[in-house]
Amino acid sequence: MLLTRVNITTLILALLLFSPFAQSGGTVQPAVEVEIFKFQFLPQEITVNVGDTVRWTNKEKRQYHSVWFEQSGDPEPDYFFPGETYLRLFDQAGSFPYRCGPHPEMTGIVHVK
Ligand SMILES: [Cu+2]
Repeated sequence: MLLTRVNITTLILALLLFSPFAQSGGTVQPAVEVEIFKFQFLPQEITVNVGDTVRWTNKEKRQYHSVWFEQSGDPEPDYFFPGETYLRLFDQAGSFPYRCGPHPEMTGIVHVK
């Protein structure tokens, strides 16, 4: 029983060590960048590969926003302010529309293939 547990722990450690996160020194390198400026997601539509991370950067002067995958059933995330970023990993294929929490007219979509 104990041996089994040790083996599983070793396996998890090995997976962590050889994951892309560990290889890049703990820093996620986003595959795609989306800017938020003048109440728009730019580009509004992007296509990434399974396993890619997308980074949204708030480029406004003083307006906060959020990136909310409401239709995926996600809870509304925290707002982020000018100069701040929001990262999200896409680990399954599909098309994922999102919106800004406080500004429902701000929409975007991420296609994952
Ligand atoms: Cu907004």
